[in-house]
Amino acid sequence: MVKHFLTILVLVLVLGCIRENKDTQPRPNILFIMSDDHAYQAISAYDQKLINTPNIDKIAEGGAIFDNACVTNSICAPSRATILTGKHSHINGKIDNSSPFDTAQITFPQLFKKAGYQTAMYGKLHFGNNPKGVDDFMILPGQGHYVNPDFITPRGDTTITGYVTDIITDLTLEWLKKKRDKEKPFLMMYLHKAPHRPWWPSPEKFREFSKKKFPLPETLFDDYKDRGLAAKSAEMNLLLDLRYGHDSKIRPEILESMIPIDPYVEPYNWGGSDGFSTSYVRFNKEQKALYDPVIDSINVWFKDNWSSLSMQEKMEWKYQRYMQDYLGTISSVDDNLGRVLDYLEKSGLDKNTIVVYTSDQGFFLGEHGWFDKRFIYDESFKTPLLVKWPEKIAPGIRISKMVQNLDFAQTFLDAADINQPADMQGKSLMPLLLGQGKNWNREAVYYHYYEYPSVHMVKRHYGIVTEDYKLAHFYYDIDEWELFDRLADPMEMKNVYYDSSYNEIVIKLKTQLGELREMYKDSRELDLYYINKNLNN
Ligand code: SGN
Ligand code: CA
Repeated sequence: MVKHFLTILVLVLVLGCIRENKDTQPRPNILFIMSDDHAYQAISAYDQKLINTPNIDKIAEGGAIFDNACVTNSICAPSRATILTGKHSHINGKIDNSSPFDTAQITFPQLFKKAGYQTAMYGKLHFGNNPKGVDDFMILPGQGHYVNPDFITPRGDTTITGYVTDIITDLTLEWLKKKRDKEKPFLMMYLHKAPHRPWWPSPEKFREFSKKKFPLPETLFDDYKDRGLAAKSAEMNLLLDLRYGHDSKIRPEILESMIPIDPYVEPYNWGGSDGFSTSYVRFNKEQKALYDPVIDSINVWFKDNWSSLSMQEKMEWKYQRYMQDYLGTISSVDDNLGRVLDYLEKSGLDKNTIVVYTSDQGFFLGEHGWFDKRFIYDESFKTPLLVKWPEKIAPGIRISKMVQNLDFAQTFLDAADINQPADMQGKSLMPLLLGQGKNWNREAVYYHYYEYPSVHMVKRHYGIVTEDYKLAHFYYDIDEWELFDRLADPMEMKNVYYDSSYNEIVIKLKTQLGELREMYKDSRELDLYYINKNLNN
């Protein structure tokens, strides 16, 4: 009996030691930073021609940068649903911004919480539901506001005075400093509204950036000649679809005094007076005093010069105004991120914290004459992805494999040594990050966009993207295919689907696309199901 007892005691002690060994390696913290609509062209670690983002770049310098990260469905809420569930839109059901999300589904923060992590979410979720699996949250309702934003919290709704990017950062820092349970690892989701439309920079950045001029993209005056109907009929052209008030910050009284503003442009992007006022009405007296001088100088110039501009000059003016505001909001994101990175370093938390910077999708910055996203074309399909973990990831690595936001959930679960549910559809990126990616292969990724008919009128399409080609099928009210030769035509100006020299490639890609649809459990039946669901709503 005593002998037995001793044997069991020894066993318990040995097992205890083994377990302790594992536990002596503390699980990593995860700081997931996501901006809304942040194009990789507007991060200097990717591209230096538009803006300097020294703090975002620090993540790449201290860790890894992905050159071919992309999304599964380039639009806000669906991207967030894919990130949270690790599943494609047709499986998680959040196919567009307005479709409901079944909250019975497992999201990765729930798994972290269950595994003993302290979890929190601050900023823009844009999901239609409050987050599950977080110990604390403060989220913007819907799209949220740039100035004096409202927040939904577990303790009720509140409004905070100030600029949204600064406020979300203050909340995050306060949590890290005062609310963090030092006994537990944490998962913090720090989610910016910027640089989403209508692109209101802070007053300081507005002043600074409104004086800048930016290089024009090569394809700003694209006429979509060699592409199909979807590109031709999309409503996201800077000249035709940006609104004077809402986007370019022209005051309603100036617009009204100038009617008709432009017989060609005006019917489309007049947008009423409200677009400007819905934002401006939120500013308090002090804030108006800071914004007004800049708004006034833009308005005076517009009133004096607009009618004498050629169409080309109008396009260029709209592009510059767009870039000034869009990039101004990003500069605040970068400054604020600097504050968070500084705190992590000063507190020593940085060493075992995985810092991830990404966006919910890419964005057109005047390429093809466009703003917004949605298309399978590179600027909207690709997304920034930078990851730092000083104890594990070698500094300064560039990863060229094709990865997707579909992979995020499993990557984080893998890093934290938490089981990955078998029905998640991505693949952990940890081997790539740890330099053990020799056998990590992916020949092609699958994409499916649904939100049509809707704002910007980008037609429904699904497709396959390999390193060399991109094949997309536009459907619903058309039946058109597009093929791009990514190496010969990186700007995606020419659809070569009907060029007979690509016949064999088309056949091969269609087979691969069919296999991908089968593998991810998408189908013609599901396409029709979602079309009918949309028609019935
Ligand atoms: C709003 C914007 C659109 C944008 C969608 C979706 N218009 O409708 O330009 O495409 O959000 O954006 S605005 O008049 O409200 O500025 S998403 O990031 O939420 O998907
Ligand atoms: Ca977005």
